[in-house]
Formats: sequence, C-alpha cells, structure tokens
Amino acid sequence: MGNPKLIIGNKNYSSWSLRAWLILTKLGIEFEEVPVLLFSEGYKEELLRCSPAGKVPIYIEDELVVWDTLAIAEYLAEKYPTLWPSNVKQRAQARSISAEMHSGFFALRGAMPMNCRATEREVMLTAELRDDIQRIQDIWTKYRNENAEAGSWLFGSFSIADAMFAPVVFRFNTYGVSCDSVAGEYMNMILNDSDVKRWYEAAKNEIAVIEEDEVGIV
Ligand SMILES: N[C@@H](CCC(=O)N[C@@H](CS)C(=O)NCC(=O)O)C(=O)O
Repeated sequence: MGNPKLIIGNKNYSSWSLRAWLILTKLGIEFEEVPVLLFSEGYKEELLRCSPAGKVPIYIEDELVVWDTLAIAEYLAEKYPTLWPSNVKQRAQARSISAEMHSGFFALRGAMPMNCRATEREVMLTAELRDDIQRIQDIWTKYRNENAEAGSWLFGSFSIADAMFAPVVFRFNTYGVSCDSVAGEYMNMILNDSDVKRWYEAAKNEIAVIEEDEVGIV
C-alpha cells in the first residue's frame, strides 16, 4: 500500500483542486500530489485514464478512485471524522453550506474565476454577483459569530466547510471584494494560513496561463 495520490490541476486556477488538497493537507497524512496542466495538450485523455469524469481533483488510494470534491471530502470524513464538526446539528449546518457552495454561487464562479496570483482585477458587479458575495459574507459572519470561542475556523476547528470556501477568499482578494469586519477577519485568517500560503506560493510560481480565467484586467 503506497501513499494516496491526489491529481490536481493548476494551482493558480483550479479551485476544486485547492479544496481537496487543503482537506488532505490539514489531515497531515502523506499523499502524493500529481499535477496535470489543465487545457494543455492531452490533459483530458490523461484525466480520463484515471477517472471517467475527466475532471480534477481525483483521489486514488490503492485500487479505489474517488472523484468530485464533495465525494472525496465525504470519503475522507468517514476515515477521519474530525473533518466535520462533532456536534450533529453543526455537522448538518457545515454540510448545508458545503453543499450550497458545491452546487451554487454560479454568478461568482462565472464572473470571478479563481486566479490566485492576480491582483487588482475588476469585474462588473451584477445584481446576481452582489447577491452571491453578500450570501457568502453572511455565511462566514453567522458561523464565525456562533463559534468564535471554539477557534478561528467556521465551526471552531478546521472542517470541510472551510475548504469549500477557501478558493472564494482568493477570488475576493483578486477582485478587490472587501468584507465586513467578522467576514473580513475570517478572510485574512485563511489568507495567512500556512498551508494556504504554501498553495499560493506554488500558484505564483506557475507559468501556464489559462486565458479564459484571466478576467478583469484594468
Ligand atoms: N464538481 C466537480 C468539479 C470539478 C471541476 O470542474 N474541475 C475543473 C478544474 S477546477 C476541471 O477539471 N476542469 C477541466 C475540464 O473541465 O476539462 C468537483 O467538485 O470536483
């Protein structure tokens, strides 16, 4: 039995890769990172050789292949239950906001693609985009306020919910979205997290450019 593998895309652009990577990294288990440059020649065939969905992230443990971020997160949480809050009601809340992120926020995801190394980008704030931004700040504020005494993550300790929102922090940073106080503190905490910083440094050193994710240049 070797170490598990995580196939990820470009660190600068692949928000789903960041989520799965952060979960594994926070567990502190050894795993092998296998980078695939998205949209480079042959990348799709390479992904399809590993997973029928042909998308990153892909988690491989011996014969087992798990794809799709939420499925990877849930599989890991079965083995490492601390990835969800221990309280059943908080667990339901954490799952709700994680699922909300996984299945929604299309205005934000469309208009503000993750581009970790880019700064001072500006995009048009449509009503739908404003609503997504507000909803995310409301989520951060509510759970930080409720769990402030338990630690600095949404539910006190790090959980899958924090990983789900980590790429949003990079998005807000790139496109100059400022947050209210409690949400702003949470955003800064994530930006200063040592693992998130490690991802960011690697993203900055990448040279591949995905043109369609280079938006908001002023
Ligand atoms: N629902 C999937 C989405 C995965 C996804 O869209 N990954 C993107 C990168 S962030 C990808 O593989 N893009 C390359 C492609 O679609 O060919 C998940 O949660 O993992």
